[in-house]
Amino acid sequence: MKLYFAPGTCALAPHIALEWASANYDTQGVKLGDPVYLKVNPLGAVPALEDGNRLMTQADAILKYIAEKYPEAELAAQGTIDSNYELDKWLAFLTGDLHPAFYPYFSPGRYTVDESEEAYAKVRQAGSLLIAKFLTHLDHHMKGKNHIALGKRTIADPYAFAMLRWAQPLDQYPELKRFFDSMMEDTGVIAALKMQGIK
Ligand SMILES: N[C@@H](CCC(=O)N[C@@H](CS)C(=O)NCC(=O)O)C(=O)O
Repeated sequence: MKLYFAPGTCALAPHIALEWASANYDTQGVKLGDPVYLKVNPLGAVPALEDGNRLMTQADAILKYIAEKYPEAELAAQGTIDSNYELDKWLAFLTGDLHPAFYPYFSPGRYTVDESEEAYAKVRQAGSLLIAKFLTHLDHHMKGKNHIALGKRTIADPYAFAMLRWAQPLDQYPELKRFFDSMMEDTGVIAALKMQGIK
């Protein structure tokens, strides 16, 4: 398998999951915006995962693929309707709410045709409000919990971790800071961060 990533992006999530699954994989660093990468993902986004002839995109789907391919790592739900729903709900929150909330902050130019710094600052401000809304929600959810879903390690943990890295220092979110700090001590997380050349 080969994971296409750019350092510190949401591709960190499948990278950690591959480590947790003790998978045999290579990595390929990608420069975002490189036209050559459009052959891998026409949308230009990371992550992408190649497994033989299969070329996969979309972090959520890739995480689920890794969890299914390596059941012994126990990163998926437990197969009941309740546990499937619980994990899917948090994956949907991460991929559909929290992750996109960062887009205006990181790429304000995509959200306004006004190219002035003033306009960009306003877009960033709006993005920050959205980020705060979703981090507050997740912080409340994490009270008394060590994992995002199902009271155990799942593919939702590294996905949340990758985004919480963007929201440092998390001082306003004590439960998220606790979760983030515990993930920082995980050997799979440490290995993936090292391979991506980030802290
Ligand atoms: N829906 C996609 C979004 C992936 C995404 O936005 N990745 C970002 C990095 S965190 C990216 O590659 N951005 C570059 C771009 O959109 O051009 C997924 O879940 O995989």
